[in-house]
Amino acid sequence: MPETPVLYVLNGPNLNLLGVREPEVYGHATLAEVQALCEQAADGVTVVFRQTNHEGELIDWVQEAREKASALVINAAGYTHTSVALLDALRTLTIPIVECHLSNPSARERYRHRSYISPVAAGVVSGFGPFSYELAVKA
Ligand code: CA2
Repeated sequence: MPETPVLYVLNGPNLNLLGVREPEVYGHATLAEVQALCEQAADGVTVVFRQTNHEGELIDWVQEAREKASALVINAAGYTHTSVALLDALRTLTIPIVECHLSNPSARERYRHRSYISPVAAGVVSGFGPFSYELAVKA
């Protein structure tokens, strides 16, 4: 029997604070609620949903996804704009990568305009709050 596909949804630093701080920027939904939305949208596909505040751990999970996932959705949060190491890890994947953001970084501060992830992403979904995740999972 063919194995069920697995979708990794990885979240970077401070996203554990969703719904708790800065609701005017990131909305009222908690990360647990975003996870539930992803699981619904995945429609039978197994979702591995994780968050970390540590760059190395995020990279370990990207490497794990290389072995175990059929696709990857990633909101690398602040590391989106800073991490060559994360880009290097993502470059080793052959599965589709979807970059996802709650806000639209291009409409925010200049330092958020550069993404190290976009060049290796199949697509980017940003600006739609938790719905960005739903669209990314569907994609
Ligand atoms: O819009 C997004 O999803 C971001 O990836 C969020 C990052 C930001 O650095 C990116 O430019 C865009 C920040 C995540 C911080 O999350 C918080 C959530 C609640 C309260 C404070 C921070």
